Amino acid sequence: MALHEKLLEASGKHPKPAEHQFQYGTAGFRMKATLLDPVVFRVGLLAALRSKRLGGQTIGVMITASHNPPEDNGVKLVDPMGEMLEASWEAYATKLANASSDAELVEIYNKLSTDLKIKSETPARVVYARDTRASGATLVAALVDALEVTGTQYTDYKLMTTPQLHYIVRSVNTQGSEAPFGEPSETGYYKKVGAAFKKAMQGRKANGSITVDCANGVGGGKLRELIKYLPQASEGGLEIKVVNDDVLKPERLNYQCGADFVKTNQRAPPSSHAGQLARCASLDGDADRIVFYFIDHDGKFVLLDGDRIATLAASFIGDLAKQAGLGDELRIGVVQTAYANGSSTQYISKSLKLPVVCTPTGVKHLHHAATKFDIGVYFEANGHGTVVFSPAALKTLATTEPQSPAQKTALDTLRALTDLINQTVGDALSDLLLVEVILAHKGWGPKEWESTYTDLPNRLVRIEVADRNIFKTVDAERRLESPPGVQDQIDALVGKYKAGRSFARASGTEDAVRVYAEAATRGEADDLAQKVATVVK
Ligand code: NG1
Ligand code: ZN
Repeated sequence: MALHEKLLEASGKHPKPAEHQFQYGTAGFRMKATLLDPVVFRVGLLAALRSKRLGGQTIGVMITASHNPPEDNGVKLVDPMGEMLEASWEAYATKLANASSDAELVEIYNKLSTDLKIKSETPARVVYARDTRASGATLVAALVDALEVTGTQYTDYKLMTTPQLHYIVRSVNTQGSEAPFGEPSETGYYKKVGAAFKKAMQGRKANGSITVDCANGVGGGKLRELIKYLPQASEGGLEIKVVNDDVLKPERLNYQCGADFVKTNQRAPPSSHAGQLARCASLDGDADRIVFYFIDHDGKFVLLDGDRIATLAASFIGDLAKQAGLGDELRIGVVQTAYANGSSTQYISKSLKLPVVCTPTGVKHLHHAATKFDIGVYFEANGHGTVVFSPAALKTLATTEPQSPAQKTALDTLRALTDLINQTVGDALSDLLLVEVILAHKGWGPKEWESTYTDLPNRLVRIEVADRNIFKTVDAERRLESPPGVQDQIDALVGKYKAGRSFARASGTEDAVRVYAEAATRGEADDLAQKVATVVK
């Protein structure tokens, strides 16, 4: 049978519901799992094309809906170096997903192959994994149908966190190269991270324990596995208490727990019994986000979100670079979005004296901007982020000869960090250990971490509008250019509040507009948000 006949037949088993329009957004395709079967099949076809286009390099497919409810699922592609799918290909994904018939799908597939000059004899290679959602297994079957029909070589990595799959993709593609990323296996991941953690601690004892809420998602089992590769608590190692790691009751996933719950509700999961000043953290459903928090002396909940992780990491890495004698050589910068608390931005530029860049929402924008620095630290306020080291910075770190014991210690620590940090994408497990390393070096508890600056009170509101597409932004989403006149009204309102800042933008993942406001006091922040919301409605 010719390929187009085989494609027609295979596609016939994964029919697309007529009424649905799909879009590959900031988080790939994400929706009710019941709608996703044809989408995953078609993403499988695109993964094969992408791999062939890149000369047979391995492409990753991750099936997850992250912090969404259990009945949702999603699918996204991972490029060879572990990055998100190249932006121009998102449109191809959308096109394939929306083909209205099997015949149209085959037509689009063939046209893409021709336009992209894909040679049929080039091999295609794909690796894939999924989170713990009940719908994952059947969606994998749809993916495999696409990989089989296109003659793709594939490996099933079964249950993994999203960042673990990113790690695998880069490891597979760099095997045998000058810069191998790691062993392309789950154990390889634990060995790399575990060894780097030990080195980065530089013989320091961990400071007590941390309780990690795993959102009842895939991160729980993986964290338990990772702990086996860390110095044991009985021998002075960090004690990690794993909670909310039930993956057997599907309805518990992300329910009243997890990073999104904590960040959105600004409170600990109801199941938490942490005492005052005890370190706590929450992962999201696929363990690519993490936020920290604690209960203060007065019983008040204190959130240490992505902005806090970014400032902590930037200050630590900046100090190490100076101590290693590389302060002038390595350009360190921080990348945030407009949702970063204004106090964190001030702290980075005024106290840490580091450059700060603001990009539109979506990790791919932050990641891209971070690669412009020698060492780029990027985090979304919601806890998704990482640190990237440029090839030149890695070379400098590898070849610098230390001139004193202090320089050597700093250099060794920096080198360990380059392995501890998952540079492909935000990784909750790796970020957890990064924060623990820094707190141990600084001898800090969560209170000292929090005391570096005071967050401005802020409010995020979600507004349903008739058509969110009319909201067009400029200046990294901080200003509206359309609808006309709305920005002037927002400016007039903001001007009335001390330390006021507010912006409105269409969500990329929900059918809504989000309004963010911050001001000197809680009451003013709430008031400003509510007034701007009225303007937008
Ligand atoms: P949207 O829905 O575009 O605001 C949300 C988050 C982003 C990012 C994406 C992708 C906020 C305000 N927005 O985007 O930070 O994580 O989802 O998952 O948290
Ligand atoms: Zn996630």
